[in-house]
Amino acid sequence: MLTQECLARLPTHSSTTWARTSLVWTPMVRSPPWRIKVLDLNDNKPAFESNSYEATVMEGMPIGTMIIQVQVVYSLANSAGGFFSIDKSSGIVVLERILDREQKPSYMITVRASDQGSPVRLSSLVNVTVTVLDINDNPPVFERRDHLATVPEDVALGTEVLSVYAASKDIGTNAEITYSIRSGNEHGKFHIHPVTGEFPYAE
Ligand SMILES: [Ca+2]
Ligand SMILES: [Ca+2]
Ligand SMILES: [Ca+2]
Repeated sequence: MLTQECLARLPTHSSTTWARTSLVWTPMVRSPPWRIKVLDLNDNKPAFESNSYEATVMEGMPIGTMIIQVQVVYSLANSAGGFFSIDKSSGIVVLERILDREQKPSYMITVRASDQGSPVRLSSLVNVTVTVLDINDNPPVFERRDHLATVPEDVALGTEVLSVYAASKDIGTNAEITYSIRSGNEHGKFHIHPVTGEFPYAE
């Protein structure tokens, strides 16, 4: 093996010269200028970076005129049970079923990009996590449908009569609950805490 430094010091007019290796002196015969043709091997997997294509077409061409052939073909190696599909040319993933965040808040799908190499076709896989965002589609539900409370007639003001609790399956602000008394409190004897649902005697 010759270092770059050794090669740089070799005289260019001689067909045979000496080059110093690390330990011994050995003759080196200059080789004729070989031409090496590098054949393409399909050893590059299709990349998932956003590629752009350019195509031209004459105006007035008939419907069905081929515009461009995209070399990478997309498919779903994992469609999350058929919830998603992919356009094999554009790579656009589309929804195949209605999603319900309360049943499943996220999906993992796997996209495969395959080239059209010959004789070997190569492919790459990439995982895509689809997060389902919440909509407010669940009203609050009380943990109990009916409540019964008894209080002595001389109960002190502020004594908690009962406490109610309701929850929504949604998340975030879609699950924030406020409580109010809709009816039966015409004389204002009761008060409910709008956030905690505590029900103290008010009068
Ligand atoms: Ca839902
Ligand atoms: Ca809700
Ligand atoms: Ca929801």
